[in-house]
Formats: sequence, C-alpha cells, structure tokens
Amino acid sequence: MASTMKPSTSNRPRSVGTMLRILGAGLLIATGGIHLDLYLTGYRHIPTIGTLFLLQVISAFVLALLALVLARRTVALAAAGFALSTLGGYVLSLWFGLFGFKEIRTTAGVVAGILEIGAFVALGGYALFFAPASTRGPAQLQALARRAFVPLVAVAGLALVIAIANSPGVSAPGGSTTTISGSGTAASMKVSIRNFVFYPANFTVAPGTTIVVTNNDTVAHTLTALNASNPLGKFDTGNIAAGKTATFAAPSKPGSYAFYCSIHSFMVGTLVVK
Ligand SMILES: [Cu+2]
Repeated sequence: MASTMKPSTSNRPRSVGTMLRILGAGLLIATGGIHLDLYLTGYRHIPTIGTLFLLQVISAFVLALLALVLARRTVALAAAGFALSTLGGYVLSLWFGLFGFKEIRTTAGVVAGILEIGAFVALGGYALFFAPASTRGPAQLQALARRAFVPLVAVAGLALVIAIANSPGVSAPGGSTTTISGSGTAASMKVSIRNFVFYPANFTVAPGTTIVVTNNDTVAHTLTALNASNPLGKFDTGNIAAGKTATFAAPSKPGSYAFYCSIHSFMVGTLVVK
C-alpha cells in the first residue's frame, strides 16, 4: 500500500484522490453493514431507533455507490456529512440518549464510530483537496472548509472518545452459546441485558444454578420462562429496573427452557439444564 501511495502523492494527486474516494465509500458500506447486522439482531424492535437504523443502512449504501461512480465534490461532501451525522447520532445516544433510547457501549458500536470518522476523513479529504476543480464551489468557501476540516475531525474524534469513556459498557460475551460447569447450586451464571438483547441468549447450567440477571438498559426488562405451563419448571425475575440485578434458581429438572422478556416479547433465549 505505502509503496504505491508515495509516488502518487507527488506525481499524480488525482490517483490519491481516487483512492480516498474508494476508501471512503468502502468505510461507509462497512458502517451500513454493521447497522444492518444490528438492525436484524434486535434494533429493529426499538421504536424510532429501529427505523433510523434502516434509513442509515439504505443511505450509506446509496451514498457509497454514488461516491464510487461519480467523482464529484458534492456527492463526496454529502457522503462525508452523512458519515458525520451517523457518528453524531451514536455519540448522542451514548451520551444523553436519543428518542428515549440510551445506547450501551458495545464493540460493534465503537467500531462503527471509528469507521464513520474514517469515512468522513476520506470523503471530506477527497471533496476538499482532490475533487476535480470544475466541481468545486466558490474559492472563499473552499478555503474556509479546508481550514475547518482538521479541527472538525479532531472534535468528532474527541466526542467519540468522551462518549465511549462515559458509557458504562458491558464486557459480557456476545450472543453465543455458553456452558458453565459447576457442582450443583454452588455455581452461578451471569446473564446481562443490553440494547434489548440477552447475553448470552443460550446457555447451559447445572440443576438449581443461581442465575444472576443484570439489566444494563435504561428501561425495565424481565427474564421469564416462555411456556408458563412447562411441567418441568418455570421461572420469572419479574421487572428488573434499569441498572438493577435480579436472581433466580434454574429449574432442578433437566430440560430445555425457552425464555423471553415479558415486556418486549421479541427478546428471547434458551436455558438448558443438564
Ligand atoms: Cu424487555
């Protein structure tokens, strides 16, 4: 990469511009991909935020495609502005909450935030320094935008870092299947809820294991046996308020127990007693 980039900087600035444009479009598509994945795995159920996620995915793909096809300053500026506003939405939801939803820090969110800054730098850099002269705006505006570019990138990066540092975050494993081994009731199993998803959603425990459920969201949730008439046993944490923890004992009879959140029925998982 570096060896092909160096000679271009001095001799063919246009090819550096083309690389920036392609890089920016790629980063934008990556942010759209992360949002699509989050949308499909739970965010689609969150009011307003779910719709915004879908809009983000569509806009990111359309703008990235346009930026790839059209070597125009306006298109690159629109795509750069979009990347920055997506980042703004993330920072706001992390810091203050947005439309009644307060985001919890996750790896996917942090990665998306970093990629959005990257897309802004690449597409904004292209628009301000490499776009064909014929597609540039008035010279004075251009000079002003160039001067504001680096400070703007610094502010965006700082806002992301502060928002991330202020968010509690959770280090629980992702939605994978987890098995804990332990001797009977001595062991306990930790389940956390964040952004309307159980982590882990599927797990196996010994009979009677203490299940500790922590709600990291800003709204109440429950962890409730799905089939209340399951003859093997039932369980229900009742409402767990934002930031609170509740415990219950896993059924003593081996079997598979589907569970859900009785407030948000789309939140589901399976507890296996073995
Ligand atoms: Cu819930």
